[in-house]
Amino acid sequence: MQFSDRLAALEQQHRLLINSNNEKLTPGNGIFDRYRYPVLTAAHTPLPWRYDLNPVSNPHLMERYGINAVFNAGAIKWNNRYVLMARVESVDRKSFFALAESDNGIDRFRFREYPVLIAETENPDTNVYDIRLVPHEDGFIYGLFCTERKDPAAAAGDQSATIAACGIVRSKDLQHWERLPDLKTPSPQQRNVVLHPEFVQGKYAFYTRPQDDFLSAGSGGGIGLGLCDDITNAVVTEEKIIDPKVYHTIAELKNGLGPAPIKTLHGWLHLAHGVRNTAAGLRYVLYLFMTDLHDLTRVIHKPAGYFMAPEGGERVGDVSNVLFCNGWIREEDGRVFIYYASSDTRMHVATSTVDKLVDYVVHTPADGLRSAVTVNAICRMIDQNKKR
Ligand code: M1P
Repeated sequence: MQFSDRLAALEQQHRLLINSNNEKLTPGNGIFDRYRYPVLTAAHTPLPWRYDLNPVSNPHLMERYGINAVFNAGAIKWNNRYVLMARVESVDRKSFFALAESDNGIDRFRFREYPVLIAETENPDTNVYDIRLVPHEDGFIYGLFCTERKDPAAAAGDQSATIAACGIVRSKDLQHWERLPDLKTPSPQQRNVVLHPEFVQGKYAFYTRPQDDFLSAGSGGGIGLGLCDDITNAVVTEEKIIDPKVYHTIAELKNGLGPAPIKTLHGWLHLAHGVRNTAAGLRYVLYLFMTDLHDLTRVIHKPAGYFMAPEGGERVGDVSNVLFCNGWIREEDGRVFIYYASSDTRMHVATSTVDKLVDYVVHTPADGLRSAVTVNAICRMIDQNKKR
């Protein structure tokens, strides 16, 4: 194919994709609605990111910088638009951030012309990913993300030992980002750190996920909470575990907070991921819980099991059997847009409302931790239904 024909075909394919409509899948489970198509994939990234479009230097119109996946996006409503700050992973395994926007939040997401520029610290990041966007009451929008670097203590020949930490940036316009020093905590490693949107006792509050090494949470498992005075030199000296991992639950291996919690009349609504092991590898599912409005360390409601788990095509990808969410948007009218990634490959949306999510969290039975308790709960519901 001629260069110009090939370019026209690529452009048409891309145009069709980014202009296509999404479709709500009904009737759903009454708690949330899924949509037929992902909202962002590698194919949504602009052609100029991937192709040298000059026929002289690239006569075959080859991809020069392939994009492997687009997933784990932070989310924010900004200037009336739904904005995702996606984790874009190129074929060299490096992740970076890029903003994509849509008018309705369910389809037609378009990436901005350039990826986001994040300054490095004096200890350059090898890889950055999974940003949580939080408009804080101090007036800044914060982005907390994972930064990983090779473990300086790695044994000779070990090319995979990594240290994960929490990087921090802030902005007032989503375009220009100021890099602050990485968060320091008592834990050797951190991932899934999230900033609480309000001051707590006049301090910044961080949800943490202390972990012993890069993959395993080890003794540090659970979602923690720690306070710090100064976010421009963020140091958390004490982490209190507020949602521990628990034997024979969906989060028996590890868990981690997703986006920043939503404030409701009943409490702070949290979305998190839980991980358990299976013969086929790790399984990541999403769950909800609620903490007290005045005591963030007190979990007041926690439904049994998962809220969302991978389904159909969501089950397959670079890291299969994974749902992960680090972005949701709450509308003034109570609608909630949940942006979740499947299998470390693509982004999806699910929609619900604050009322429905609160109803789910408050009225779904907690995990009884034994089969007999589950059976009794189901039998009670059958009995009630017979009286209708
Ligand atoms: O591969 C699944 C997820 O694994 C990590 O999450 P966690 O630290 O909870 O295990 C992260 O690397 C995340 O990006 C990834 O989606």
